[in-house]
Amino acid sequence: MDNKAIARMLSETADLLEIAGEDSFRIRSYRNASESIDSLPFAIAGIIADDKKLLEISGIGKGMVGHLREMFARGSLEARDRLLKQYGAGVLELRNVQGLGPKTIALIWDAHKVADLAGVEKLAREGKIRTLPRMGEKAEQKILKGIEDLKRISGRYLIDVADLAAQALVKYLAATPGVETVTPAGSLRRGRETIGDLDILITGKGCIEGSKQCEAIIEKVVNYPDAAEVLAKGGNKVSFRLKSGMQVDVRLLPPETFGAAMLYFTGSKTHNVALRQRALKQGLTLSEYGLFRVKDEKRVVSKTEDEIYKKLGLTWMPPEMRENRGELDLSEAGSLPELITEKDIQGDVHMHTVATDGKCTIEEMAQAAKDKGYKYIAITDHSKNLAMANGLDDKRALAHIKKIRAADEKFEGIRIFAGIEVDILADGSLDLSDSVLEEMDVVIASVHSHFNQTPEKMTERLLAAIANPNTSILGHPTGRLLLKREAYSFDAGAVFKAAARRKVAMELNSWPERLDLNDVHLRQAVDLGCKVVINTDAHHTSHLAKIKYGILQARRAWLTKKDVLNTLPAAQFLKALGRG
Ligand code: DGT
Ligand code: CA
Ligand code: CA
Ligand code: ZN
Repeated sequence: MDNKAIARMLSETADLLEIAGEDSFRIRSYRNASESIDSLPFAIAGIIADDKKLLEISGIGKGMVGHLREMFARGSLEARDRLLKQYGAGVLELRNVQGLGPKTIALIWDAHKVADLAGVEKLAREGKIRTLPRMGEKAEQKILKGIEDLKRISGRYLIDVADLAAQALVKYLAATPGVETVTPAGSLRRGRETIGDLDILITGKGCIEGSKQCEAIIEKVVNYPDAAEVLAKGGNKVSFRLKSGMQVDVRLLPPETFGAAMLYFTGSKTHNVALRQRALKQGLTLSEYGLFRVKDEKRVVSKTEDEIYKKLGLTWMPPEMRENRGELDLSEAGSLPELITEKDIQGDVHMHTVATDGKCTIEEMAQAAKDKGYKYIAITDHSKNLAMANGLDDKRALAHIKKIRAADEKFEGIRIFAGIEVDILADGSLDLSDSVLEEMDVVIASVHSHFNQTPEKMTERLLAAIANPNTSILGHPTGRLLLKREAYSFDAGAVFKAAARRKVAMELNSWPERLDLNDVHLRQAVDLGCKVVINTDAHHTSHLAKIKYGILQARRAWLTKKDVLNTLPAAQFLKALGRG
């Protein structure tokens, strides 16, 4: 933990204590410690074992030394954990609303037992905050405005939401006179797991600034039926907000400089900076208009990304790699990996049916997968611990296997494996009998409960699940829900190493809210010898298409076909899982 992280956690704890109405002396001690650590000129990690040095820091007493060590040992504090459990994690976000201090949060909590952004917004809209003591209509309006502002600045969107919004706009603009191509750039093109705003680039003969056609194209953008408000408008660009709140930046570019603009607006910023530095060393400057010679400002190339990379002595890099994580060196050496593509995937082995919380039958899922060109699927419904999903017990699981085998008999051209997504219970044991799991072709073991265990306990729990000889895949291994729930903490390195040894594959769950493992963990897992399986976790036939979001994350982690087991034909896939 760095100083910033510690300061943040201490100040969170102070706020939580204040919401809970604890004594002001105690609250003050957390705040003081937070402020002085935040402005410390050296890393506290370096002196964490040294009582004397710690006590020399102003605002740090004996009790706080204990708290600091607790944070280093387990990444959190007892008081913080307890209060977060009471109010829910959403309370931390709620603190960031302007006009909503700890006292008001406490007031709302006492009256309504609500302490999250969506809940408070609902109460305010229903006029249930103005009636609280010391509040009123004005205070309620102020809270609503604060919530709206916060959503605007912190507003990021799941990748499928952004992708679908971009596709709709691209379709609307495609047939416009003077337009040749409409392409999303920015974080969406790079396949980042969440998207801040859409960057849409338009090129074609009509995109010459000042021309009638250019004006007409901009007018068409402004009249997009799903647009809520125009934020800025210029000769060759326009920014607007969609009804969903998402911002869209549209730029019109002449074909001669389209490549330079694509490169610039795809980013990432750090990749662009690295490219510019490289250009300068060659006496060149790179901008969104092209690559120019420094000495006479003459344009060298600008039409395609490919040309620009070549002139810089590099080969074209897939947008998913453009994060300045070493891709320039690989490109220069001509050793860019051949990234996995959706076409490489031969089967999807995580999906649910009407037997539990899915919406379609085994046969419907199989037909959809076959239509998609897959050679195999696995039906992996939930186990009984997930009661709200009507999870299967041993008896129902065995009956389900029979149904899956019968469906497999009926289908030509696609194999239907019998599988299960079995819960990893709090102690690391699996939710169904070994004798039942042995009958399955694919056993995905997943955590769906008790997320708040200590990192040590969670690590042990995952290691125990991996050690079960029936486990073939660790499902959505970190349990995060993007924009909603943090990953649980555990020793990822230890888990990946054990999984590699026991030939348990790591899942990359393509569900846009999960995308778990993420790019960084995927790379780490593969480097430690793990294999990956890319699944959709489909609950409906339409969800099979979400595999594209998993593929993007895999590409961001530089994965190739050989890293991913479900690129193998059916028989080899089973063999790689230690089955068949
Ligand atoms: P987002 O929207 O937060 O998900 O992330 P991006 O990457 O789409 O960022 P955005 O929309 O602010 O800008 C789009 C691209 O434009 C970005 O990836 C790189 C480029 N860009 C924007 N501002 C700058 C800048 O100040 N310097 C450089 N080199 N590039 C920039
Ligand atoms: Ca963007
Ligand atoms: Ca932007
Ligand atoms: Zn699951």
